[in-house]
Amino acid sequence: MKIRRAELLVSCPKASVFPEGERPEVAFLGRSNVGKSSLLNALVQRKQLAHTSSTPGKTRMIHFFEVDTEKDAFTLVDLPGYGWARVSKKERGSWQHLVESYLENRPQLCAAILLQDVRRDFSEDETLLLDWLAQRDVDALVVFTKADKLKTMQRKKRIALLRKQLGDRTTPTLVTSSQKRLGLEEVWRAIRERGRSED
Ligand SMILES: Nc1nc2c(ncn2[C@@H]2O[C@H](COP(=O)(O)OP(=O)(O)OP(=O)(O)O)[C@@H](O)[C@H]2O)c(=O)[nH]1
Ligand SMILES: [Mg+2]
Repeated sequence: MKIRRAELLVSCPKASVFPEGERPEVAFLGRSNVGKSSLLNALVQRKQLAHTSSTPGKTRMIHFFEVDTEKDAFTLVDLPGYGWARVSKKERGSWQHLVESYLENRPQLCAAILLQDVRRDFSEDETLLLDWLAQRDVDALVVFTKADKLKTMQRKKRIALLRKQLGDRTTPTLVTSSQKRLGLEEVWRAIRERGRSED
């Protein structure tokens, strides 16, 4: 995918300042440290457009990135990660409030990409989130991250197990490594399929 332009539009700590605009949006969701910001950077071929960190929970705001490809224009949205250790109930509540107020009131939203570390089992955090999205008719996709951390056979086994854990959910899954740049074209294809304006 050729990227013509990728820019941070705005970072929002609360719903009242979400940007207006009509570009189709795709949101990146998932546990803290799963690799949301890294995947976003890999997709737009910029090293640190979205800030990545080995300290979980760095992304506490919603970051909106405008991305123009050769054929389309999207807004990619980096949502704060959940599940970091040592946070208060109040902080957890404020994450939930911010993320839900985005996901519930965003007509531009065409898809939510839920990231899952290929080495970890799904927890209730992910399955409840997938069900919550399905109830609200948000088109969801699961992207497994950090595939480079496993050898081929092990990776295949993990993917089969994770798909089993999804039960009868029909959510499509893709496998990626931002570090080794694996699976990125497939993610772009999924974004384009969902974000294309009717033409
Ligand atoms: N080996 C490997 N490491 C990765 C990959 N993607 C991300 N990482 C590493 O995982 C750590 C977390 O990545 P981030 O992209 O900051 O994760 P995040 O989901 O944005 O985290 P929060 O902003 O805290 O929610 C960093 O140290 C990354 O370098 C990958 O594909 N392979
Ligand atoms: Mg991040």
